[in-house]
Amino acid sequence: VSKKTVAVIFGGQSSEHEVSRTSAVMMLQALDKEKYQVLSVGITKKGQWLIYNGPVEHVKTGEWEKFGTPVSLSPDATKKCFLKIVGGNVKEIPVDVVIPVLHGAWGEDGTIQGLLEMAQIPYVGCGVLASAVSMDKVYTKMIAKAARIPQAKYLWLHKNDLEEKRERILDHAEKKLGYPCFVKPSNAGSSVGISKAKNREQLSAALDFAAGYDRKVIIEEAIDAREFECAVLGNEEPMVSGVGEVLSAAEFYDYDAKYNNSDSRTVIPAEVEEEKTEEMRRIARKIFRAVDGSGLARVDFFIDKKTGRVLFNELNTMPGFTPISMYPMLWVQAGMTETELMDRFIELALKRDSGIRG
Ligand code: G1L
Repeated sequence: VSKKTVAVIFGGQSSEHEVSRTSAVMMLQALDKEKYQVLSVGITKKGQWLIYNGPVEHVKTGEWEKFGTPVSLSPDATKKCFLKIVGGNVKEIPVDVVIPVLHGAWGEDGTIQGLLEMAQIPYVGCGVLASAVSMDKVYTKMIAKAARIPQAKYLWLHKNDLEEKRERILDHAEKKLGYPCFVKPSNAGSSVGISKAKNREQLSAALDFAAGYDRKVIIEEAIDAREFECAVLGNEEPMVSGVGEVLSAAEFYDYDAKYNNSDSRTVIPAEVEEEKTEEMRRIARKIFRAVDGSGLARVDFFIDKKTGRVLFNELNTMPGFTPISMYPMLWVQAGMTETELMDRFIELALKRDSGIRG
Protein backbone atom coordinates (compact mmCIF):
# COMPACT_ATOMS: atom_id res chain seq x y z
CA VAL A 1 0.00 0.00 0.00
CA SER A 2 1.34 3.40 -0.90
CA LYS A 3 1.55 6.13 1.68
CA LYS A 4 -1.31 8.53 2.00
CA THR A 5 -0.53 12.21 1.49
CA VAL A 6 -1.66 14.22 4.49
CA ALA A 7 -1.63 18.01 4.35
CA VAL A 8 -1.53 19.99 7.60
CA ILE A 9 -2.71 23.58 7.13
CA PHE A 10 -1.58 25.95 9.88
CA GLY A 11 -1.15 29.61 10.76
CA GLY A 12 -3.62 32.06 9.35
CA GLN A 13 -4.53 35.69 9.78
CA SER A 14 -6.32 35.34 13.10
CA SER A 15 -5.03 36.33 16.53
CA GLU A 16 -4.58 32.61 17.15
CA HIS A 17 -1.79 32.32 14.56
CA GLU A 18 0.81 31.27 17.16
CA VAL A 19 -1.51 28.76 18.87
CA SER A 20 -2.12 27.21 15.47
CA ARG A 21 1.64 26.83 14.89
CA THR A 22 2.09 25.17 18.27
CA SER A 23 -0.79 22.77 17.60
CA ALA A 24 0.56 22.01 14.12
CA VAL A 25 4.02 21.23 15.51
CA MET A 26 2.55 18.67 17.88
CA MET A 27 0.49 17.08 15.08
CA LEU A 28 3.43 17.05 12.64
CA GLN A 29 5.56 15.32 15.28
CA ALA A 30 2.83 12.83 16.18
CA LEU A 31 1.98 11.76 12.59
CA ASP A 32 3.45 8.34 11.70
CA LYS A 33 5.87 9.01 8.80
CA GLU A 34 5.85 5.28 7.89
CA LYS A 35 2.18 5.59 7.03
CA TYR A 36 1.86 9.09 5.70
CA GLN A 37 3.65 11.43 3.42
CA VAL A 38 3.22 14.63 5.35
CA LEU A 39 2.99 17.97 3.65
CA SER A 40 2.54 21.23 5.46
CA VAL A 41 0.93 24.37 4.21
CA GLY A 42 1.29 27.52 6.24
CA ILE A 43 -0.69 30.73 5.98
CA THR A 44 1.30 33.80 7.00
CA LYS A 45 -0.14 36.51 9.25
CA LYS A 46 -0.61 38.58 6.12
CA GLY A 47 -2.59 35.78 4.49
CA GLN A 48 -0.12 34.32 2.00
CA TRP A 49 -0.26 30.53 1.47
CA LEU A 50 3.09 28.74 1.38
CA ILE A 51 4.02 25.07 1.11
CA TYR A 52 6.65 24.28 3.69
CA ASN A 53 8.63 21.06 3.94
CA GLY A 54 11.53 21.92 6.20
CA PRO A 55 12.24 21.08 9.83
CA VAL A 56 9.37 21.39 12.28
CA GLU A 57 11.51 23.59 14.55
CA HIS A 58 11.05 26.44 12.09
CA VAL A 59 7.27 26.13 12.42
CA LYS A 60 7.71 26.58 16.15
CA THR A 61 9.85 29.70 15.78
CA GLY A 62 8.06 31.24 12.80
CA GLU A 63 11.14 31.05 10.54
CA TRP A 64 9.32 28.61 8.23
CA GLU A 65 8.03 31.60 6.24
CA LYS A 66 11.50 32.17 4.78
CA PHE A 67 11.58 28.67 3.28
CA GLY A 68 8.04 28.36 1.93
CA THR A 69 6.93 28.11 -1.71
CA PRO A 70 3.89 30.19 -2.68
CA VAL A 71 0.76 28.26 -3.63
CA SER A 72 -2.64 29.39 -4.78
CA LEU A 73 -6.03 27.91 -3.97
CA SER A 74 -7.58 25.97 -6.80
CA PRO A 75 -10.06 23.30 -5.74
CA ASP A 76 -10.32 20.61 -8.40
CA ALA A 77 -12.46 17.58 -7.64
CA THR A 78 -11.21 15.69 -10.71
CA LYS A 79 -7.66 15.71 -9.36
CA LYS A 80 -8.10 15.72 -5.56
CA CYS A 81 -6.27 19.02 -5.61
CA PHE A 82 -6.90 22.24 -3.83
CA LEU A 83 -3.50 23.88 -4.19
CA LYS A 84 -1.31 24.92 -7.09
CA ILE A 85 2.32 25.92 -6.86
CA VAL A 86 2.51 29.33 -8.47
CA GLY A 87 5.37 30.77 -10.50
CA GLY A 88 7.23 29.50 -13.59
CA ASN A 89 6.03 25.93 -13.89
CA VAL A 90 2.58 25.56 -12.36
CA LYS A 91 2.33 22.30 -10.41
CA GLU A 92 -0.78 20.82 -8.83
CA ILE A 93 -0.61 18.88 -5.58
CA PRO A 94 -3.07 16.03 -4.96
CA VAL A 95 -3.71 15.16 -1.32
CA ASP A 96 -5.61 12.31 0.36
CA VAL A 97 -6.53 14.00 3.64
CA VAL A 98 -6.29 17.53 5.00
CA ILE A 99 -5.88 18.49 8.66
CA PRO A 100 -7.05 22.08 8.94
CA VAL A 101 -5.28 23.47 12.00
CA LEU A 102 -6.83 26.89 11.76
CA HIS A 103 -8.78 29.06 14.12
CA GLY A 104 -11.49 31.64 13.70
CA ALA A 105 -12.84 32.86 10.38
CA TRP A 106 -11.74 30.57 7.56
CA GLY A 107 -11.00 27.66 9.79
CA GLU A 108 -13.32 26.93 12.60
CA ASP A 109 -16.59 28.18 11.17
CA GLY A 110 -17.11 25.75 8.31
CA THR A 111 -15.53 27.81 5.55
CA ILE A 112 -12.35 25.81 4.97
CA GLN A 113 -14.48 22.68 5.35
CA GLY A 114 -16.67 24.01 2.52
CA LEU A 115 -13.63 24.59 0.32
CA LEU A 116 -12.49 21.00 0.92
CA GLU A 117 -16.00 19.69 0.16
CA MET A 118 -15.84 21.51 -3.18
CA ALA A 119 -12.48 19.86 -3.92
CA GLN A 120 -13.86 16.50 -2.65
CA ILE A 121 -10.93 16.01 -0.32
CA PRO A 122 -11.52 14.26 3.03
CA TYR A 123 -10.58 16.34 6.08
CA VAL A 124 -10.14 15.77 9.79
CA GLY A 125 -12.78 17.08 12.16
CA CYS A 126 -16.30 18.36 11.89
CA GLY A 127 -18.09 19.13 8.64
CA VAL A 128 -19.55 22.41 7.44
CA LEU A 129 -22.76 22.27 9.48
CA ALA A 130 -21.31 21.17 12.83
CA SER A 131 -18.45 23.68 12.48
CA ALA A 132 -20.77 26.58 11.67
CA VAL A 133 -23.32 25.72 14.36
CA SER A 134 -20.67 25.30 17.05
CA MET A 135 -19.18 28.67 16.17
CA ASP A 136 -22.50 30.40 16.75
CA LYS A 137 -23.58 30.70 20.40
CA VAL A 138 -27.24 31.29 19.59
CA TYR A 139 -27.50 28.25 17.30
CA THR A 140 -25.59 26.02 19.71
CA LYS A 141 -28.04 27.04 22.49
CA MET A 142 -31.05 26.35 20.25
CA ILE A 143 -29.80 22.86 19.42
CA ALA A 144 -28.96 22.10 23.06
CA LYS A 145 -32.44 23.25 24.05
CA ALA A 146 -34.08 21.05 21.41
CA ALA A 147 -32.02 18.11 22.72
CA ARG A 148 -33.14 18.92 26.31
CA ILE A 149 -29.58 19.53 27.45
CA PRO A 150 -29.33 21.70 30.58
CA GLN A 151 -27.60 25.06 30.07
CA ALA A 152 -27.47 28.58 31.50
CA LYS A 153 -30.53 30.74 30.84
CA TYR A 154 -30.23 33.13 27.91
CA LEU A 155 -31.89 35.59 25.59
CA TRP A 156 -30.83 36.61 22.14
CA LEU A 157 -31.54 39.45 19.76
CA HIS A 158 -30.61 40.91 16.44
CA LYS A 159 -28.52 44.04 16.41
CA ASN A 160 -31.34 46.02 14.78
CA ASP A 161 -33.74 45.04 17.62
CA LEU A 162 -31.83 47.56 19.72
CA GLU A 163 -33.29 50.44 17.74
CA GLU A 164 -37.00 49.78 18.35
CA LYS A 165 -37.20 47.28 21.17
CA ARG A 166 -34.40 48.25 23.54
CA GLU A 167 -36.59 48.94 26.61
CA ARG A 168 -38.57 45.73 26.12
CA ILE A 169 -35.35 43.71 25.79
CA LEU A 170 -33.94 45.26 28.96
CA ASP A 171 -37.19 44.50 30.84
CA HIS A 172 -37.22 40.95 29.59
CA ALA A 173 -33.56 40.35 30.49
CA GLU A 174 -34.09 41.75 34.01
CA LYS A 175 -37.10 39.51 34.55
CA LYS A 176 -35.64 36.35 33.04
CA LEU A 177 -31.92 36.55 33.88
CA GLY A 178 -31.33 39.29 36.48
CA TYR A 179 -27.92 40.72 37.34
CA PRO A 180 -25.11 40.17 36.91
CA CYS A 181 -25.37 38.82 33.37
CA PHE A 182 -22.97 38.39 30.46
CA VAL A 183 -23.44 39.98 27.05
CA LYS A 184 -21.60 38.48 24.07
CA PRO A 185 -21.57 38.57 20.28
CA SER A 186 -23.11 35.30 19.06
CA ASN A 187 -19.98 34.49 17.04
CA ALA A 188 -17.86 32.42 19.41
CA GLY A 189 -14.77 33.08 17.34
CA SER A 190 -14.43 36.60 18.57
CA SER A 191 -13.29 36.73 22.17
CA VAL A 192 -13.87 40.48 21.86
CA GLY A 193 -17.12 42.30 22.52
CA ILE A 194 -17.89 40.44 25.76
CA SER A 195 -18.86 42.24 28.97
CA LYS A 196 -20.54 41.70 32.32
CA ALA A 197 -23.49 43.91 33.30
CA LYS A 198 -24.50 44.65 36.89
CA ASN A 199 -27.39 47.04 36.21
CA ARG A 200 -29.68 48.36 33.48
CA GLU A 201 -27.31 51.10 32.26
CA GLN A 202 -24.43 48.64 31.98
CA LEU A 203 -26.65 46.12 30.21
CA SER A 204 -27.76 48.69 27.67
CA ALA A 205 -24.16 49.71 26.97
CA ALA A 206 -23.01 46.07 26.85
CA LEU A 207 -25.61 45.32 24.16
CA ASP A 208 -24.30 48.14 21.97
CA PHE A 209 -20.73 47.01 22.56
CA ALA A 210 -21.44 43.38 21.58
CA ALA A 211 -23.53 44.54 18.58
CA GLY A 212 -20.37 46.13 17.24
CA TYR A 213 -18.90 42.66 16.65
CA ASP A 214 -21.79 40.57 15.32
CA ARG A 215 -25.29 40.83 13.91
CA LYS A 216 -26.60 38.71 16.77
CA VAL A 217 -26.10 39.24 20.49
CA ILE A 218 -26.66 36.84 23.37
CA ILE A 219 -27.37 37.67 27.04
CA GLU A 220 -26.58 34.90 29.52
CA GLU A 221 -27.19 34.55 33.24
CA ALA A 222 -23.92 34.72 35.18
CA ILE A 223 -23.19 31.53 37.09
CA ASP A 224 -20.65 31.01 39.83
CA ALA A 225 -19.26 27.73 38.61
CA ARG A 226 -16.41 25.24 38.31
CA GLU A 227 -15.40 24.50 34.69
CA PHE A 228 -14.95 21.05 33.17
CA GLU A 229 -14.07 19.67 29.74
CA CYS A 230 -14.57 16.37 28.01
CA ALA A 231 -13.15 14.97 24.74
CA VAL A 232 -15.26 13.32 22.03
CA LEU A 233 -13.71 11.14 19.29
CA GLY A 234 -15.61 9.44 16.49
CA ASN A 235 -18.36 9.93 13.93
CA GLU A 236 -21.89 8.59 14.42
CA GLU A 237 -21.04 6.46 17.48
CA PRO A 238 -18.32 8.48 19.19
CA MET A 239 -16.16 7.61 22.18
CA VAL A 240 -16.16 10.00 25.12
CA SER A 241 -13.11 10.50 27.35
CA GLY A 242 -12.99 11.11 31.07
CA VAL A 243 -13.46 14.63 32.39
CA GLY A 244 -10.86 17.27 33.26
CA GLU A 245 -11.25 20.42 35.32
CA VAL A 246 -9.94 23.82 34.26
CA LEU A 247 -8.82 25.80 37.27
CA SER A 248 -9.51 29.51 37.51
CA ALA A 249 -6.61 31.74 38.56
CA ALA A 250 -7.70 31.66 42.23
CA GLU A 251 -8.29 27.91 42.29
CA PHE A 252 -5.02 27.36 40.49
CA TYR A 253 -3.25 29.22 43.25
CA ASP A 254 -4.90 27.05 45.92
CA TYR A 255 -4.27 23.88 43.99
CA ASP A 256 -0.67 24.86 43.39
CA ALA A 257 -0.19 25.43 47.09
CA LYS A 258 -1.83 22.10 47.86
CA TYR A 259 -0.18 19.89 45.26
CA ASN A 260 2.85 21.90 44.25
CA ASN A 261 1.99 21.37 40.61
CA SER A 262 3.00 24.67 39.07
CA ASP A 263 2.84 23.90 35.36
CA SER A 264 -0.73 22.83 34.86
CA ARG A 265 -4.01 24.62 35.22
CA THR A 266 -5.85 21.43 34.42
CA VAL A 267 -6.70 18.50 36.66
CA ILE A 268 -7.23 15.09 35.00
CA PRO A 269 -9.27 13.24 36.04
CA ALA A 270 -11.40 15.96 37.59
CA GLU A 271 -11.97 15.65 41.30
CA VAL A 272 -15.74 15.54 41.17
CA GLU A 273 -18.45 13.00 42.03
CA GLU A 274 -18.62 9.96 39.74
CA GLU A 275 -22.26 10.74 39.06
CA LYS A 276 -21.38 14.26 37.78
CA THR A 277 -18.61 12.85 35.57
CA GLU A 278 -21.03 10.38 34.01
CA GLU A 279 -23.62 13.10 33.47
CA MET A 280 -21.05 15.26 31.63
CA ARG A 281 -19.94 12.32 29.49
CA ARG A 282 -23.54 11.55 28.57
CA ILE A 283 -24.24 15.15 27.62
CA ALA A 284 -20.99 15.42 25.63
CA ARG A 285 -22.05 12.52 23.43
CA LYS A 286 -25.57 13.86 23.10
CA ILE A 287 -24.60 17.38 22.00
CA PHE A 288 -21.93 16.03 19.60
CA ARG A 289 -24.59 13.93 17.90
CA ALA A 290 -27.16 16.74 18.04
CA VAL A 291 -24.93 19.13 16.06
CA ASP A 292 -24.00 16.28 13.68
CA GLY A 293 -20.39 16.34 14.84
CA SER A 294 -17.68 14.19 13.29
CA GLY A 295 -14.05 13.43 14.05
CA LEU A 296 -13.56 15.28 17.27
CA ALA A 297 -14.79 17.99 19.60
CA ARG A 298 -14.12 19.21 23.11
CA VAL A 299 -17.28 19.80 25.11
CA ASP A 300 -17.19 22.33 27.95
CA PHE A 301 -19.35 22.39 31.08
CA PHE A 302 -20.11 24.36 34.21
CA ILE A 303 -21.07 22.91 37.56
CA ASP A 304 -23.04 25.54 39.44
CA LYS A 305 -21.38 25.98 42.84
CA LYS A 306 -24.71 26.83 44.47
CA THR A 307 -26.99 24.16 43.05
CA GLY A 308 -24.47 21.49 41.96
CA ARG A 309 -26.17 21.29 38.56
CA VAL A 310 -24.22 20.32 35.45
CA LEU A 311 -24.73 22.85 32.64
CA PHE A 312 -23.51 22.51 29.06
CA ASN A 313 -21.44 25.54 28.04
CA GLU A 314 -20.05 25.07 24.56
CA LEU A 315 -18.70 22.72 21.93
CA ASN A 316 -15.28 23.37 20.45
CA THR A 317 -14.70 21.69 17.10
CA MET A 318 -11.04 22.74 16.95
CA PRO A 319 -9.74 22.45 20.47
CA GLY A 320 -6.19 23.43 21.33
CA PHE A 321 -3.73 20.71 20.45
CA THR A 322 -0.61 21.79 22.29
CA PRO A 323 1.30 19.62 24.80
CA ILE A 324 -0.66 21.25 27.65
CA SER A 325 -4.07 21.23 25.95
CA MET A 326 -6.97 19.36 27.53
CA TYR A 327 -8.12 17.47 24.39
CA PRO A 328 -4.98 15.41 23.71
CA MET A 329 -4.25 15.11 27.45
CA LEU A 330 -7.65 13.47 28.06
CA TRP A 331 -6.90 10.74 25.49
CA VAL A 332 -3.34 10.22 26.69
CA GLN A 333 -4.82 9.77 30.17
CA ALA A 334 -7.12 7.11 28.64
CA GLY A 335 -4.05 5.21 27.38
CA MET A 336 -3.77 6.46 23.80
CA THR A 337 -0.61 7.91 22.26
CA GLU A 338 -0.72 11.10 20.22
CA THR A 339 0.34 9.05 17.16
CA GLU A 340 -2.64 6.70 17.62
CA LEU A 341 -4.89 9.72 18.02
CA MET A 342 -3.72 11.13 14.66
CA ASP A 343 -4.27 7.72 13.01
CA ARG A 344 -7.78 7.68 14.38
CA PHE A 345 -8.51 11.23 13.14
CA ILE A 346 -7.42 10.28 9.62
CA GLU A 347 -9.34 7.01 9.67
CA LEU A 348 -12.49 8.87 10.78
CA ALA A 349 -12.03 11.49 8.06
CA LEU A 350 -11.80 8.79 5.38
CA LYS A 351 -14.77 6.86 6.81
CA ARG A 352 -16.93 9.96 6.91
CA ASP A 353 -15.98 10.83 3.35
CA SER A 354 -16.80 7.38 2.00
CA GLY A 355 -20.09 7.50 3.90
CA ILE A 356 -21.06 10.57 1.93
CA ARG A 357 -20.00 9.51 -1.53
CA GLY A 358 -20.55 5.75 -1.32
F1 G1L B 1 -8.25 18.90 12.35
C1 G1L B 1 -8.41 18.69 13.63
F2 G1L B 1 -7.66 17.66 13.94
F3 G1L B 1 -9.66 18.40 13.79
C2 G1L B 1 -8.04 19.86 14.43
C3 G1L B 1 -7.82 21.03 13.78
C4 G1L B 1 -7.45 22.15 14.50
C5 G1L B 1 -7.92 19.78 15.78
C6 G1L B 1 -7.56 20.93 16.50
C7 G1L B 1 -7.31 22.12 15.86
N1 G1L B 1 -6.93 23.23 16.62
C8 G1L B 1 -6.64 24.44 16.13
O1 G1L B 1 -6.75 24.71 14.98
C9 G1L B 1 -6.14 25.52 17.03
C10 G1L B 1 -5.81 25.03 18.38
C11 G1L B 1 -4.91 26.10 16.39
C12 G1L B 1 -7.09 26.64 17.12
CL1 G1L B 1 -8.49 26.35 17.95
